[in-house]
Amino acid sequence: MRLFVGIDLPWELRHRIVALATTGIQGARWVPPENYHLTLRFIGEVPPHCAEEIDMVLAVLRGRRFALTLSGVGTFSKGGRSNTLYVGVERNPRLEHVQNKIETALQRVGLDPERRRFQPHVTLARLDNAPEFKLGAFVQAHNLFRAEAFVVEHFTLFSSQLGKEQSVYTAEVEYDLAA
Ligand code: 3AM
Repeated sequence: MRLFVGIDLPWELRHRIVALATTGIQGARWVPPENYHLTLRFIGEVPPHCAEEIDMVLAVLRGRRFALTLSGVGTFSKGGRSNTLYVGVERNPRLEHVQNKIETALQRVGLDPERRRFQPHVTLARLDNAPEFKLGAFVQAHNLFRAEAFVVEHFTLFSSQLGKEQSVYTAEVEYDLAA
């Protein structure tokens, strides 16, 4: 099973986000709204017994509900090439706290520590050689995007099946956050 931990987004918010995905940027593969999510921790391929242990530690994790606001857009790049277009997240210590607890819990069951800094985002499109000037114009045009805050009531263990065009994500287990 290929797994990751993330935050599911309410449908009203998905509608707000998909409205951004309209302009023609060559080389952009737009993520369909059913796949929008905020990744808290990518896990990767694990055997079933390991998935069970992961579920057990996540189920006992204590966290509190918190409000989250999506805001701004940007790109990630690798080797000088933009590879991801995303919607950003307003700075949020409560989100970081929950993410940190998940990271600690997963290390406890033997997963290697995540070395990359947590940069909360919702991926809008994956980019293959998209023209940088188009991306720059997109970011400029949408940088003031700011969605209504929503309350994160649970986090989710997703499985991911890699597809040719898009992956299929399935919410396997939801873990409630306390009110
Ligand atoms: O939340 P986003 O869409 O940015 O790119 C994958 C996706 O990120 C990422 O995990 C999320 C859910 O699939 N991902 C895929 N392979 C990865 C890897 N080897 C990875 N993240 C880190 N390392």
